[in-house]
Amino acid sequence: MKVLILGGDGYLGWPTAMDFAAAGHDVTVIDNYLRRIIAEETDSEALLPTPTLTQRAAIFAALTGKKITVRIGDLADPDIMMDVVRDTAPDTIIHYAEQPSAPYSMRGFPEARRTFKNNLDVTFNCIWAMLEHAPKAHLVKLGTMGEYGTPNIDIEEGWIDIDHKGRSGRFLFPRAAGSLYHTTKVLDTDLLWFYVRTYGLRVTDLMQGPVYGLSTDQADLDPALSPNFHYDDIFGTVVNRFLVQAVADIPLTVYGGGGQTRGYLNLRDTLQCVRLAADNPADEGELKIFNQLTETFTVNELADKVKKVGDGMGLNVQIKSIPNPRKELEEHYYNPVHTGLIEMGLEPHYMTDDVVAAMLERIIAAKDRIDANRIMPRVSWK
Ligand code: USQ
Repeated sequence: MKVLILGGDGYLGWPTAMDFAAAGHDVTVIDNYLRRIIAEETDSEALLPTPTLTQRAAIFAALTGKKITVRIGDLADPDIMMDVVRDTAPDTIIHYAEQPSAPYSMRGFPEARRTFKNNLDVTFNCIWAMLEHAPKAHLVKLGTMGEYGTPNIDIEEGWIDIDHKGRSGRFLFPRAAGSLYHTTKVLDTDLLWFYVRTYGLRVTDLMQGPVYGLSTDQADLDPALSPNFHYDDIFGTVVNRFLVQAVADIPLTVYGGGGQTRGYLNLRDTLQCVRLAADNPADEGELKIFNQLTETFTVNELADKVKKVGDGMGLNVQIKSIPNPRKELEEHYYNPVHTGLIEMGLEPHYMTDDVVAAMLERIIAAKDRIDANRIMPRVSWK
């Protein structure tokens, strides 16, 4: 397959690029380093040094003999999007090119506007580049479980059948996101659905939960190939944050009551899911939606797990509830259906004690790089 990865520098984009290239696909990545720029502006740099995309592609090629073509450019600019889609004539486009931080999107007007404009413009430009230059290509778009929020009913995989006053119909499952970032993904889904049903595009929207981990088959070849690993309050996801806090002797920052439940998955399973989606493309005029998670935990369960494993390794892990900077339910029903990807062949890597221990060991080796000033939340929803 000719695969074009939008947002190829990110936590998920770079490991995905290596995974597809290692499997023999012809991979082009494009990124404008927006996440690196925002990380620098907000003093939220990643734990491990991450060479530029061009440098990482060269290291990867030297180690594996596989080529990843790199372009640097802002996909919110329609000309850049049109050029890269026309030049690469992709079979599959994988779209990660969004500002992914909920706290950043809630920081104030400039940050909200930047998130809104970037995320919607990139998706819109991608749709039009496909219409003009690659109408048969399959788009694999990263959505988020956060599009649904935490409704008091089971969350179906994207679609729900509704009986109403004696008639029935199939609709997108109701969405009620908890941040402006998550709302941009709701809007993306609506845009995609419009262009799929009107112009026959082929799209798979992956509703992904928070991802953890830093190990993949290719990332483990060389430390310079690691995904960017954030533990700060802006880009760090909760599991990665707790692991770093455990190593840095900082009490694990449970926001509020800690009953918030989400569907988590290992970085290795993100790669599997995206590969499965690419290998089983949507038909013309079809919007496939999968809920991309492997197991659900409350924040308190995650903290207990990290404490148990960390204490067993000689760390002295404390847990401390702090006032919740977000507006979210701290006790709620949560039961998302997530059978679609399993039926396609996903073999989950669950969050076992061994998996947690291996991540802690990697972080212990980088302990000197942890900056304790990046831990406490600096953005409030209120
Ligand atoms: N949380 C804490 N303590 C922390 C950090 C987070 O209790 O130190 C809580 C949050 O309040 C929330 C839960 O943990 O209830 C998950 O937070 P998160 O920061 O790990 O995840 P979130 O902000 O929702 O966003 C992340 C990614 C985003 C992706 C999303 C999937 O940054 O790109 O879309 O996970 S989901 O959460 O399912 O929407």
